[in-house]
Amino acid sequence: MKIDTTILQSIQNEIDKAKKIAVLGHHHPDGDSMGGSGAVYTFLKNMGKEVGLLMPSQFSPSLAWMPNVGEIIRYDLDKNAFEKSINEADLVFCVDYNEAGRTGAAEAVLKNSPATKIVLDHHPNSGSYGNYIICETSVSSASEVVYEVLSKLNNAEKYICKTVAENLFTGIMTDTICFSVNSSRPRTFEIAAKLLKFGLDKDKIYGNVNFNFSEQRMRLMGFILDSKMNILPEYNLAYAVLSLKDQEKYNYKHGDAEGLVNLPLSIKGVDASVLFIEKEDYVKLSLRSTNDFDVNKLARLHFNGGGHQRAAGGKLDDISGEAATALLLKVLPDFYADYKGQK
Ligand SMILES: [Mn+2]
Repeated sequence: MKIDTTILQSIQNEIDKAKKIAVLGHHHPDGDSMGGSGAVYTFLKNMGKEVGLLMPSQFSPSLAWMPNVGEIIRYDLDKNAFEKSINEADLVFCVDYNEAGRTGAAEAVLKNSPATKIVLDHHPNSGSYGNYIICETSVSSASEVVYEVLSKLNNAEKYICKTVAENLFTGIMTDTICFSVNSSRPRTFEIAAKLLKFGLDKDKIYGNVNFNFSEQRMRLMGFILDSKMNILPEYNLAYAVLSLKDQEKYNYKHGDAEGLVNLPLSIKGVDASVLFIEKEDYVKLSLRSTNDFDVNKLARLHFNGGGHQRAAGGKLDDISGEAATALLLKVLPDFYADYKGQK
């Protein structure tokens, strides 16, 4: 990926002159936002900067082992410390998003901060948020973007350490679902190879991310696949609703639904999968696809969301899971005809 040298120089200057810096991930950060942010944070600390590592809200328990988790200041847990860090910062790094709204409840704090904002991201429909925006949709992850930027800064070889590498490797590994998607460019593997040279334990990271769930979550998964999954062969799509009742029965915790939406894609003929998760006053959607089924478009057009072509999210307020699925069934025929080029 090409990075404009003028922007790179500006980022170097901003870092050099900044006294305090904050690094902020997105709402319910995933491995990529946590890893990319943790890498920027550690790199800047290695430079001797005063840095805060901030997250708006809870992350999946499968990420609780990550290297800088103990240093995170969470908006939902400690608003004062979070606001202090953002308000005092001269510079804020936004990792894995390009719209301030992606920081959820922390949006206003971010927007009100007078700091210079540097956005490092890989999501489409890049907004104009941020003073310096490096957003490249062709790469695997924000962590890959972070690597490309950090490795070109002055004395990078001194500041990229094993912890930076672990963070970035986790981000790339999780966003590519262990190098199964968004990872066809040789460069992604070249970066992974460079990171491995720092002596990180790849198998341990894989195990930490994938073998760290509860028994209840596995039983919930079995229940969803057996009793709740619907397949619509005529639309090459599968969907399921995780109702509040189901969540109560299986003692649902944040992060338990992670990866669930991907499972139906392993069925022959299923190109897209939608998981509806009922919340108290809204329904959250996760959408995944293979081939050219554009779930980013589906989420943007009909479900107040977006993301990537093959991985997106959405949200419907004040609605039941049942009503949300009815909406999907209503918009599918036209959307599918468009996908198949029949329109
Ligand atoms: Mn990402």
